[in-house]
Amino acid sequence: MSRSLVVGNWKMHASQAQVNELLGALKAGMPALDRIEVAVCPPYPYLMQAAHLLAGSGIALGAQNLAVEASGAYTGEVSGPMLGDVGCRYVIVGHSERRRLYGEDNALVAQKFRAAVSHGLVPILCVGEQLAEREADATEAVLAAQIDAVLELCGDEALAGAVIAYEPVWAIGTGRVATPEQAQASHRFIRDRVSRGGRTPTLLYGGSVKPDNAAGLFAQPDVDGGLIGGASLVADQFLSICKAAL
Ligand code: G2H
Repeated sequence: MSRSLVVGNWKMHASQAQVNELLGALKAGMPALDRIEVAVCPPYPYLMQAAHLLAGSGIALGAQNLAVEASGAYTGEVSGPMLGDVGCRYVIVGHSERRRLYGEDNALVAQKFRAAVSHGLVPILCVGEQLAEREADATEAVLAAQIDAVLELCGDEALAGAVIAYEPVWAIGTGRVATPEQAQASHRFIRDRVSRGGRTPTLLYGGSVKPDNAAGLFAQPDVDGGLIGGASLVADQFLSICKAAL
């Protein structure tokens, strides 16, 4: 890949006032976007506000989830065409919080991945193992199952051109970050499993990335950027992380 990618996952945080403040600060402080690509993923109600604020800034917009279906009687759901219509380029699929709290299994995540691609969005597929799985030496088996479900439904090419975020569940929001070596080992495994015909996915690390650990993670050869949660809500921290990806 040519440019590093840093994505802010705001999760269920922010208000209209905070969106104005945060995006204003990001636009003012963002380094030139010729060597990195930056995106933010606000909650659904703020996507249009963010799209207006980000117009012309070069900072891309993403969503945190999407429905499998394109439209219809699905109360409470938001579809891929709707996300594209309000200016989203990216959509996160299969975040561990959705897998754990909302019962999204590998098969459903694969369907969401396919829906995103078919509606012109770039899916950011989240994969990662639980602590018990790491301790049982099952990390690679878990990653393989999560990836293979998408490969089987969507084909090799879809994943080779996508974004995959490796987020070890034990590092999410815990302050316990994977070491650069642990991240690199999992990223290498993912890249080897997915790369086909010379195409290779963009691989992000996610899980307690902060200004003081970002550079070490991004220096790894198979880490192409980060998916940032808590630190993406603090302008100075997110900007520092973006600069660490240059
Ligand atoms: C992992 C990450 C963003 P945090 O969920 O997806 O969040 O950086 O807060 O661990």
